[in-house]
Amino acid sequence: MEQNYPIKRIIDDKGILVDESYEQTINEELVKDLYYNMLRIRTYDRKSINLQRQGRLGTYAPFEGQEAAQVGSALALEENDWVFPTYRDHGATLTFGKSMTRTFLYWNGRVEGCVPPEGRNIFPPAVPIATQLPHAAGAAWAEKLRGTKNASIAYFGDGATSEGDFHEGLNFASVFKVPVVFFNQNNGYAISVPMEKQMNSKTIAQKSVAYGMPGVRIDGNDCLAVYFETKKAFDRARNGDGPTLIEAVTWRKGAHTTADDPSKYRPAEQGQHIVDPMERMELFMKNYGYWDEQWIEEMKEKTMNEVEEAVEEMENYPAPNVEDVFDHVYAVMPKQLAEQKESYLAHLERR
Ligand SMILES: Cc1ncc(C[n+]2csc(CCOP(=O)(O)OP(=O)(O)O)c2C)c(N)n1
Repeated sequence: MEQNYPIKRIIDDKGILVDESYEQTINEELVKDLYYNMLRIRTYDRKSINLQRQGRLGTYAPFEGQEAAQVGSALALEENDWVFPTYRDHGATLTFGKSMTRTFLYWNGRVEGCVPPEGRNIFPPAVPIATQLPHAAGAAWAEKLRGTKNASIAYFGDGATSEGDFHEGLNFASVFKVPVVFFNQNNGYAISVPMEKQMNSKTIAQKSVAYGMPGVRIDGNDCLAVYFETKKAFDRARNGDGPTLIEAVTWRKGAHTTADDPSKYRPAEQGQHIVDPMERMELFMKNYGYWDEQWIEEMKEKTMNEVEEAVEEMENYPAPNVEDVFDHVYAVMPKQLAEQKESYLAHLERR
C-alpha cells in the first residue's frame, strides 16, 4: 500500500528543483511570500516558548519544523474559505490573517484569543482531538448548499486519524461530496505514542481509499509541494469534485507542549537527518537566484517588531471579564451555573 502513495516533492533536501513541470510556475513573489511567512511564524513560535518559560504565557504547543506544512497550505486558501485548526496550527491561522495579539491572548486563556478578524472564517483551535473534522465537513456542506465556491480545510495530526470523528468527518464529506480538504500533518507521534503503535496503516494517505476520495502524500517540509498540492485539492473541491485527504509528512522538532519532555520517548538521534523546512527553502532560493540578503534582513526586523508589538499589546490588554467563564458555555445558562456565577460575583464584591 505504501508504494501507492509515494511522497511528492518539488524541491529536495539540497534545494534542487526535482519536479521540472513547476519551473515556469514558480516565481519570486511566491517564493518570497512562502519564506517570509515561515520566518514570521517561526519568530512568533520561538517567542511564545520564551514567554512561557518566563511565566508570561500559559502552556504552549510549539510547531517548529512544521512551518512549511502550515504556511504552504494556508497560502493556498482563498479569502472566504473556512479554517478549522488544532491547538498546534497557529502558524496556519496567522498566515491566513488571524491577529498575532489575539493568538498570544489565546495562550493566556483569554476568550478574545478565539476571535477571528472581521471577514475571516477561522474557528477556535480544537483541543479535543479530531472534533473539528465533522465541523469542517459541515461548513463545506453549507457552502455547497448555498452554491458558493468557498471550501474548508481541517488541520489535524496523525493521532487524530485514530479517532471516530476522523472517520465520521471523511465519510460524511465523501457521501455528500462536499468541498473540504482534510490536511494531516504527520509528525509520527501522538504525544508519546509513535504511529506504529496506534495504527497498522503505513501511511495516513491510504485511509482515503475507504472513503472513496483522493489521498495525496507530500513532503510536508517542502513548502512549494505543500502549496501546489493543497491548491490542487482546493481546485477539485471548488469544481464540485468533493473532498481530498492530504498527508504532509513532517517533523515536530520540539516537545508536544511546554509541559512535555520528548527525551522520555523519542531517541535523541531521531529526526536529526531531516532538513529544516526554512533551511531547505533558503538553499532553493540561493540555488535559483531568489536570495536577497538585504530583503531577508528587512523581513527579520519587520517580524521581530511585529512580535514585540503584539506581546506588548497582549500584556497591556484590558483585564479579563470574570463573567466570561460562566457566560459562554451554554446558550441558556443552567440554574446551578447561574448560582455559581452569582455567588462568585458576590464574593468579588465582598473583597
Ligand atoms: C478526544 C481527546 N482525547 C485525548 C486528548 C489528549 N491529547 C491531547 S494532544 C493528543 C495527541 C494528538 O496527537 P496528533 O493528533 O498526532 O497531533 P499533534 O499533537 O502531534 O500535533 C492527545 C491524545 C484530547 N485532547 N482529546
